[in-house]
Amino acid sequence: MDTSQILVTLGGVGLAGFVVWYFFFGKRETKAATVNDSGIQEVAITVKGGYSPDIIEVVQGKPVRLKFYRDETSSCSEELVFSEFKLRRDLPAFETTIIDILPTNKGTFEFTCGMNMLRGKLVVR
Ligand SMILES: [Cu+2]
Repeated sequence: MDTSQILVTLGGVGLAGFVVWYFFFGKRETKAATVNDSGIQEVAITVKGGYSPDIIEVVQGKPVRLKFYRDETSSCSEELVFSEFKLRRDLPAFETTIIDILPTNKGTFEFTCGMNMLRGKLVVR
């Protein structure tokens, strides 16, 4: 291998490492839901190349309202899948989609885009 081949190889390895790092450790943001006047645990989530916040903490047994604002037209995020709650919903671009759920079980439940690429978690305590 000459120098340029080594550089390309290192670049490729570096890029792969970054992608792995990004998916597993990148910009995790945890947010606890706030309880509104009606006793509903609310969280606003921005959808733009991911979910922000992407870890949402709620308490068990009280209604939860997730307000997904999709701030992009990228087709990746147009669908939201929340298998624990048997939900599959379209998120129209530049609109807020309200998803009401009742967390009856404690645990960590993943929500994803329709292609299982973007990921977020609902942590029920
Ligand atoms: Cu996707």
